[in-house]
Amino acid sequence: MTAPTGFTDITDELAAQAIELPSWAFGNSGTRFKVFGTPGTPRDPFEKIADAAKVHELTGLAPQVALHIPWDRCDFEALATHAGQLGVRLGTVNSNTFQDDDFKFGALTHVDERIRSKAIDHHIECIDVMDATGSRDLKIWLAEGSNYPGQADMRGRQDRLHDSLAKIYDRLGESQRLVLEYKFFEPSFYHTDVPDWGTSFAQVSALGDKAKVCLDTGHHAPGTNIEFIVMQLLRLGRLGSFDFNSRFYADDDLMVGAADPFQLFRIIHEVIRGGGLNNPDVAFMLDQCHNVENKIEGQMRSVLNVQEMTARALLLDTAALTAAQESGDVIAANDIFMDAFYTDVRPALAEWRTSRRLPANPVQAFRESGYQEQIEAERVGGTQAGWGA
Ligand code: AOS
Ligand code: ZN
Repeated sequence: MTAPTGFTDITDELAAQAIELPSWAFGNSGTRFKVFGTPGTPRDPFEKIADAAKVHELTGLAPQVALHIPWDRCDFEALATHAGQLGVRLGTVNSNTFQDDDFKFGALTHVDERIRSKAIDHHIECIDVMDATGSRDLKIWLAEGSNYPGQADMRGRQDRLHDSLAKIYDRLGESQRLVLEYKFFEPSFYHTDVPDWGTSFAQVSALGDKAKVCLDTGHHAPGTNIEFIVMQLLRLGRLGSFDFNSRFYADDDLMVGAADPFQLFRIIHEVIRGGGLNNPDVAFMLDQCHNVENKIEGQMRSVLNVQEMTARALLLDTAALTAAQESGDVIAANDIFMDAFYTDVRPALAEWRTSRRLPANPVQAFRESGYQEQIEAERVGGTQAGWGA
């Protein structure tokens, strides 16, 4: 087999790639219409970590697992030890202010000081967890906003958001960070308190250098040029992390690269252009749920999609592209860009994996490993993990 030209020059970058998996991807999930249970679904955080470790074992791509509080509440030191024994680490801690009745009209933005304090205390608890697990990042996504014009004082909410975030920020340790995720709608449908990268950027900039923006690829209106946002946040030094996933209509947490591999390629091209690839300041994470497909295979397919588009983007002839751009040769520039996107790197990646003692086809290796049958036989009884556990 002949690898694409330049493939051997990019293998060091490929070997360094690390993508963080979300613990909740291994639990049951669904839509507001139905959550389907699946045989073998983890009953606790320890079993979620075991499944995540299997993804890493077979792909070599996913050494870190993000936690969600309260869903993953447990003995965190024991969980960190368990993770280490299985060859992975605990990563980003995600807060949750979207499942408590007190937060119906907001949490960090709420008009009632008591409720705001409760929400701040939850984030302080998350930082305590980070201290116990050695995690660096606190990820905040807020389900806050309003449904009807006139329902809320948007300006007041923005001011209270700043005050609340500042209190959380003050509790961060020296090497810890806060990443603020934006989403243009849902669960509120008229206004969202952190709807876009500009608002997240304004809020984190007002906090300090340890606050960054988290870009969830599913949280933009159709047609948004997400790679432009990636470029701008990298340029401004505020891109802290990605939540990778795919969407067709609204935010739906499908496998990254499934809906639009070209978009993923374009995003990763800008990451490389901006110095964000394999840069510890820019965390690559998945934020996905697997409602109908096998969850472990869904996670494997996703990290492999990221790897594949990274390889294609790394193969781009940047010198030729720059020359074409600078000479105003529109067609040549676009050809060079598309050539990289259309390069089939799958056979070369399979061969390279084998050279690193990884399976050429990780999903097939998983199917042949017997792991799924084993967890289905062992994980009987108890309550399967999901949105509430
Ligand atoms: C919600 O839409 C966001 O994407 C969150 O990042 C995430 O799904 C949630 O915080 C899970 O913990
Ligand atoms: Zn997200």
